[in-house]
Parts: sequence; structure tokens; C-alpha cells
Amino acid sequence: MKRFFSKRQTAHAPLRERNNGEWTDFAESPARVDSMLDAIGAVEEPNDQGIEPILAVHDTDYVAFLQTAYDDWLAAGREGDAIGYAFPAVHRRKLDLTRIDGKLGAYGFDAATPIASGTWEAAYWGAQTALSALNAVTVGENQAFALCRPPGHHSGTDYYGGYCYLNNAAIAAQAAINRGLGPVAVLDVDYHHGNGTQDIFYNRGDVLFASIHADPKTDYPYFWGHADETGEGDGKGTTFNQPLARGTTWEQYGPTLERALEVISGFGAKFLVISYGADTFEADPISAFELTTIDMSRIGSLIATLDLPAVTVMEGGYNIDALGRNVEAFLAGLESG
Ligand code: OKP
Ligand code: ZN
Repeated sequence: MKRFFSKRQTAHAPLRERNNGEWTDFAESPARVDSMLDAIGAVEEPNDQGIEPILAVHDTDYVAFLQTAYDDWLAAGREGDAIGYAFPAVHRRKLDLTRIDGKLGAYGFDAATPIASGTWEAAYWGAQTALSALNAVTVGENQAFALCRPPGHHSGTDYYGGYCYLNNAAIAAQAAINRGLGPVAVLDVDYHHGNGTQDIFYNRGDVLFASIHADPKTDYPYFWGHADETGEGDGKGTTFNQPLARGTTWEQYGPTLERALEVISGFGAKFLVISYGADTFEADPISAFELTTIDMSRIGSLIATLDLPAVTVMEGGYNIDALGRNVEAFLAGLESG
């Protein structure tokens, strides 16, 4: 399977995040990339497909904000990474705010996702990496891997959060729909619920979102990913959430994944986008499932039984030592089927 990555994605390097009541080192560090590159072999440079496929998912005002947010922060006399402090829990709506602090709160939903000098550059090229993997599959490859960083699945039409700024999986899924490859299923196997992807497609009957993740009662992102969120309007029944308890091992995870695959088959998907996170690993520093490296290859082989053309988009995974190994095990499982 071809693998895509641009070095420009390492331009994003915030220093710290707010986490469990204290400031901690930013877990989604560029060192993650080195671990993955060491393990997955040769990567291809993405092509620049411009802003249009990004704007097919994200609002123009939000993209404009992301492009200048760090400069606006510096122009306001600030130092270090840009981070909001006031968030609209009540009556969120589009307002023409002028101060950067207001804008950071208007578009961001947490304090774990700073905007730093290279954030836009990295997020833009992460999206191009996902689109280039999609291109590879449309010209005859059966599968491709997009080493996206920063990740994307927490980002919605007009918001960032959870280390995510542009939703790479949604951008690839929407581009696949626009090329007539649908219906599309997005299968999210990151430890955290992909609330941004869910939200983007919540009213859509042509995109199924299926996710297995830590129960939001105990884990980030808390507010989304509960089992009773099943879609609305044309999308009624096309969202499938399976929360699992902390401590989950393959014994529970395997059958749950099989059920999610049945949902995808039942939906009649013709194309698959996989949001893959290696943070389900037993030694992940911010997560609490108990999957092993062998389980990563099991996840890959089970998904391969769907026998669908597929783009895998990288999401989380924070145990730097094991990250590359886990990603490679997953890809090998997908390839072997
Ligand atoms: C991004 B992705 C846990 C703090 C969580 C944000 C996590 C973002 C995860 N103690 N902080 O889904 O891997
Ligand atoms: Zn995650």
C-alpha cells in the first residue's frame, strides 16, 4: 500500500496543553512522525490540490480564521501559542468578533489545542496528504495510507479541538462522494470519539459514520459519542457509536469491531475511510484501553474482510516508542486481509 506524508506537517509544534487541571507537554508532538517514518518505509509526497476540497467540508470564515490566527495573536502582542479562554457553551452562533481572544473561543472548543506558528501549514498539508491517498485509490490502488498530522477527527465544519484543525477523514470522504465513489463509510477506531466527523455527516444519508471509542462518560471528548447519537434527518440511522469501558481488551474489542463492520455492510458502503488511532494501545500515555500490537494487526485484517477500496487516515497514538510499530502492524493486517 502506498503511504503519503509531507515534511511540512511537522511545522506544527505547540509546547503545552491544558489537561486534567494542569499544564502538560503537548502530547501530539512532531516526534510522533519520526516514530512512524522509521517503521512504515518509503513515503510519497502529496500533491497540492488547493483549498477547494477543504472548503467542501469547512466554512470559509473558519478557514480564514485558521490562516491568520497566529499572526493575529502576535499582532495583539502575545507570546507563545495561541489559546482561548472563553467558550460559548450557550447559544453558539456566528458573530463578527474582532479580538483574537474572542475568535479563539468562537472556533475552538477546548484548551488542549493551541495554535502555533506552523499550525496552518501543517494542517493544510495534512489535508493534502489525505486527498493524495484518495487519488491513489481512484487510479487503481485498492488501499492507501495518509500519515496525517495534526489529526482531524475532532474538527468540525467551523471548529477545532482535540489536537485537530482540519478534518482529514471528512475531507477525503467528501472528495470521494464528489467523485461518485459513494456511499461512503467512515470507520473511526481511534480511542477517542470522532465528534467532528460525526457532526459533519450527522444529517447525511450518503455517509455512514461508525465509531468505537472510550465511553465519553469517562473520557474526552465527553459531550459526544454516546450510543443514543444515531443521526438526524436524511442521516437518521447513519451514525453508529459504540462506547467501551476503560480497560477494554481484544475480548470485547474484536466482537464490537465485527458488529461495526456488519453495520457498514448493511449500509451498502462502496468506499471506506478509516480514521486510525493507535491510542487504543495498552501503553498509551493518555488512554486506557488494553490492546496489544498484535491486536492492531487484527483490527487491520478484520477491516480488510469488508473488501472495500479504502483510505486510512492517521489520527491519534501517543506512545512514541511503540507508535511506528503499531501503525505498521495495523497496515500489515489491512494488506494481508
Ligand atoms: C486526539 B485524538 C486526556 C486529555 C485529552 C485531548 C485528547 C485529544 C485526542 N487526559 N486531551 O483523538 O487522539
Ligand atoms: Zn485519540
